[in-house]
Amino acid sequence: MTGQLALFADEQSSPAGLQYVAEFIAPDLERELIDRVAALPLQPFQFGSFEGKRRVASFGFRYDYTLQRLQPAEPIPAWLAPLIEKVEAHGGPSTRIGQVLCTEYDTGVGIAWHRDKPHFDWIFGLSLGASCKFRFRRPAGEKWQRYTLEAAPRSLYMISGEARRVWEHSIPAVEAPRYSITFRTMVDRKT
Ligand SMILES: O=C(O)CCC(=O)C(=O)O
Repeated sequence: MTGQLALFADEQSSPAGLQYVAEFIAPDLERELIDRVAALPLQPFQFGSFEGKRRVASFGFRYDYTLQRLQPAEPIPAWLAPLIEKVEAHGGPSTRIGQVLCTEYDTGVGIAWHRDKPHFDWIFGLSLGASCKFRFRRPAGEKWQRYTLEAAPRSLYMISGEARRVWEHSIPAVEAPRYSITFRTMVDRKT
C-alpha cells in the first residue's frame, strides 16, 4: 500500500470502543419515542450564559455548566424503563444507566465538538427521526484523524474505551428534525 493509501485507510478506521447497532428498535417504537420526547418540557441547552439551539431534557443527573458540577435531575421516567433494560443488556451484565438525556435537533441544528463530562462513563445513543453524520476526531500530530459514522434512525451507538476517552465527537447541522436519547453510565457506578 502506498503511503497515501495507508494514510487514507488509517483515517477511515473506526475508533476503538465504538459500536454501532442498526435497527436497535422497531419503527413503531421509534414513532412512540419521538412523540414522548417531543412532549417533554424540552429547554434550550444551557452552556453557562450561552444557549444552544438544540433542546434537551435530563433525567437522573444533569451537568450544570455554571456551577461546573453534576446536579440531581428529575427521576428517569417509567416509559424509558424497557428501553434502558435493552440498552443495559447490550452493554453487558454490569451496565447500569444512571443518566438519560433527551435531545431535539431541529433542521439546521447540530452539536459542536466535545467529549462528554468525565462523571459519565459509557455512552449509548439512540437515534430517532432524521439520520445524521456522527463525526469523531482525535489529534494526530498537527492534524486530526477523523471518522464519520452515519447514524441511521432507530440505531444505537455505544461509545467506550478510546472512542470515549480520546476522541471528540460532533454532529453537523441536520437536514431534517432528529431526536436522540442518550443513556450514560456513571463513572465507578456501572454496577
Ligand atoms: O444526539 C446525539 O446522538 C449526541 C448527543 C451528544 O453528543 C451530547 O449531548 O453530548
